[in-house]
Amino acid sequence: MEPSTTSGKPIITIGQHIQTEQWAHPTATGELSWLLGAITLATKIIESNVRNAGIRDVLGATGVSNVQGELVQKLDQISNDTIVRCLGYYDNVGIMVSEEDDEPIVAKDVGEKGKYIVLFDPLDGSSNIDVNVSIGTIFSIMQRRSDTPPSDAPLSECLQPGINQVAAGYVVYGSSTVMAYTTGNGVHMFTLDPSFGAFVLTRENIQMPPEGKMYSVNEAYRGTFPEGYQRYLEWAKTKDAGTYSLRYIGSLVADFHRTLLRGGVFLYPPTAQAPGGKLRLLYEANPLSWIAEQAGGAASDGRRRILEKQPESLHQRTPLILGSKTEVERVLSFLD
Ligand code: AHM
Ligand code: MG
Repeated sequence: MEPSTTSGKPIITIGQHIQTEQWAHPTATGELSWLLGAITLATKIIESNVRNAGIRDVLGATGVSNVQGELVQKLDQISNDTIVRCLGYYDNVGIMVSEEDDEPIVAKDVGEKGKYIVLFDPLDGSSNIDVNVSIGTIFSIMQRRSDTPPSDAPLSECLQPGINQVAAGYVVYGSSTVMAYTTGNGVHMFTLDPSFGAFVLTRENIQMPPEGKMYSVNEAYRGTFPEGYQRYLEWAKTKDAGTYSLRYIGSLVADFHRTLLRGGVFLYPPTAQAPGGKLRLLYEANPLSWIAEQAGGAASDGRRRILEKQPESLHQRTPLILGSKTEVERVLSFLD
């Protein structure tokens, strides 16, 4: 079978793209490229498990709950182990923070080489795993502030605001498998060609449409949102607003992917059940917010820019308004 690449255009893999980005920075050591390579490998293994989940009997729950009190699915666990095993090989990974692990995983015997902190949601959209709906992986990379061995690192090293990220990205396991990443030099997107197992560049320097007539929210909770959000949702259905559509997959990574490409706004406001919001700041909101900003979009918690929030705990949650700049600003204009 012929590989499904776009005829005429140069064919560039994600590895080559990252390498080229690195050459543009003469002071870069190449360590970050290696690290992104390890994440790419992990996501290919996860994608294979996701694609074959029914056959390999890895659907369903493990029977244990994670630190968030949520039931861990078998694929959550497999994805987490895969990322940890792929990153564990690299001396420069000092600390890993996962949605699935209560405490950070601290690398032993790497000394001062372990200068990176990798934070991730191994498999986002758990409620969609068993029903063949798009799910994904989200990651964020920061640098440690001190050069002590990671085992002596204070927890505060993991609690850095999103503006300190040095790389961030996500993968959607959807009708095709797509990875997007940024190192602060635009957002670039790659599609996995399963016939030869490589992520191939499909879009470079993505710009999010500044406006978009789509809002994405779990409107079932609307009655418990703060009033400003309710006013916005009422307005979005009026003639004045034009014709908005509601799209909500229930996998942040997939809802964000659509918003990035088509424009619009994703909302997860405070609710009665989750007064501080549901989504996690360090490994969900921060990486996607940076990608949104790099693509010309915006991200706020309703009061301030997500990337400037000082985290207080590893698994901290946040309200999230994320998407096209004008649409995010419009939502904010309804909040008190
Ligand atoms: P997860 O990381 O355990 O999958 O939870 C996060 C998910 C997001 O992907 C999604 O946006 C949200 O939870 C959906 O929540 P709800 O079912 O309350 O709408
Ligand atoms: Mg998640």
